[in-house]
Amino acid sequence: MPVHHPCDTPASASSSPQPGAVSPDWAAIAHELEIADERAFNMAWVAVDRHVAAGRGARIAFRFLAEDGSHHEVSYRQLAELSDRFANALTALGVGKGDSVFLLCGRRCELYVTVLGALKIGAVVSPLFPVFGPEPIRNRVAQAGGKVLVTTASAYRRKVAPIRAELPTLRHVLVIDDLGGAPLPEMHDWNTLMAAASAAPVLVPTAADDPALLHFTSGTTGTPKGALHVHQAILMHYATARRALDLQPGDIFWCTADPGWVTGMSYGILAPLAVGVTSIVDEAEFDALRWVATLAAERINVWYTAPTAVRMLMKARPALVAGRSFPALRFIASVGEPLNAEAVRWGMATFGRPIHDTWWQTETGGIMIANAAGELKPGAMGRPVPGVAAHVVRRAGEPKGTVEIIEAPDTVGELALETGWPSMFRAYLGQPERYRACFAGPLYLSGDLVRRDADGFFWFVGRSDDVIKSAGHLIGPFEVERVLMAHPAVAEAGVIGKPDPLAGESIKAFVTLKRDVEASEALRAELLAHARRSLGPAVAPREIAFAEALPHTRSGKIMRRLLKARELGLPEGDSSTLE
Ligand code: 6R9
Repeated sequence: MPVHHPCDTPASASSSPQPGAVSPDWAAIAHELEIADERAFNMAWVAVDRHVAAGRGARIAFRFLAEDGSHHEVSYRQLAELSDRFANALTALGVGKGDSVFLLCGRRCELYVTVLGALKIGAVVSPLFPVFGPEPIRNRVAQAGGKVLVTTASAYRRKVAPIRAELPTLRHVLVIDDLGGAPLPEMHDWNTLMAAASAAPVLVPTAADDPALLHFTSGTTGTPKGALHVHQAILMHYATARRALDLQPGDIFWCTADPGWVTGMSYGILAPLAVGVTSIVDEAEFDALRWVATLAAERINVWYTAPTAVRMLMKARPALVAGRSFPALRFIASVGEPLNAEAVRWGMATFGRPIHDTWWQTETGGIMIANAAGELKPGAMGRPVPGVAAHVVRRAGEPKGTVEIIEAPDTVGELALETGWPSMFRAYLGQPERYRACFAGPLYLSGDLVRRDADGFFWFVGRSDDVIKSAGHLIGPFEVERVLMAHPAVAEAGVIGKPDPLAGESIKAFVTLKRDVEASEALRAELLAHARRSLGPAVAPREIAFAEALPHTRSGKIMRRLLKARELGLPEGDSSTLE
């Protein structure tokens, strides 16, 4: 049985003989994308300018649906020109290659121009969820030494101004809407900068392996991890959009994910542009009727969404289906959480198409496992996409860090992927040890437990750690515990994910109080509000329970699994049932 040790070099490193090299397996895709020289490889150029150069500039890249029912469109040519202008505006501010540009705003045209313009000068783009509170923002910008933040006036005032003094590297704040009142120091008006900037096309300063994107993700312990991706990731975005999402040039595509999530960046911006489709962007928040009306009215061909949204639509079903048909809808796919067989069949009954589950992670940068068109198994995540090899492994005790590949079907183990695909993350920013710990020889260890059936389909079993998935958000329990423990009444906190019919999991915190502090409903409400203020609604706990004491391991770690077992009334010794 093959055994790999973490000291073996990951295949991605050994298969990159020179900086910027694209592995030979992917050269055909690079050729399809008209990339002639991998030393001049920029994902924004591949995504946008390439189409203009080939005479496709008039095609609509994005159609923005505003909350009030109005809409506006931007063509590939306009997007190329606007992103050149923004790239020049950044250069004029002294922002350059390797600098990090953060985004904190809704799905508006300026966001898309910012992403592409920043990529064009080789800056590293890091999107934040608009629902984040000040603490997750502070943590991420500080870790990356963020130099630029593009945001709205209200998000700045509510979430950034209170922590601004703690972010010394943040040189420029660019506000995309009306500044309102007196401008604050070091704030720029996005539109004024754009108007003053040169429109000259930007030369490609990046190579295939230069950093492009920084997506923060959560682990069980410690601070969030900044997963760094490189320009050639777009080869994977493109290939998987074609093969796993069945996206074809000229399609109308709707990826419902916010760009603050890796799905909204990889498949809401880069993949559809690389293929050359028109993407629908809904600026409004989720609304079941609006979504179904949008699918019909915008004649969506391919729809990529998430199980929480599917569950919310399923709940609203009778009102939804009445009098609507979806003749244009060709392919529906989902990602982010388990999609059960019932949801797959509901897609068939409601839209005349099944929902194809896909699996991937922030770290993989693109789809790894999918139910492709015409070969779907309801309830399964699918099979590895072309160019990806996946295994089920068991972490062996000795020597430490080795793994054993499990060949027998239907055996539960950890999902591991052979490294070397172009969108694989290249670092956890500033945390090399944590990065190294993800690999055993040429295998990347995903942290998810799965089984593979005799037909080669992978089935999700659970996480191998305590990380929580709530309404698609990956949440590290420690991030929540730390904020609760910062409250003067709290001695200790333990946070778990609890099954929830809509969100998949909801966040529950157990807290012990400091001596002389009395538990009360008022204190519970205060702690909930404190967490919400600091973390934002998506990350804050929904429930807080007071406890006399929390269970600890002998080394002093809180035993979240035991808290969860007790909460769910499961046998306390059996952790496999906790996933
Ligand atoms: C793209 C994305 C990754 C984690 C992953 C797993 C869970 C994703 C899933 C799924 C069951 C699926 N996950 N897809 N679980 N079935 N089809 O989700 O990235 O936010 O980093 O989350 O999400 O646990 O490890 P990210």
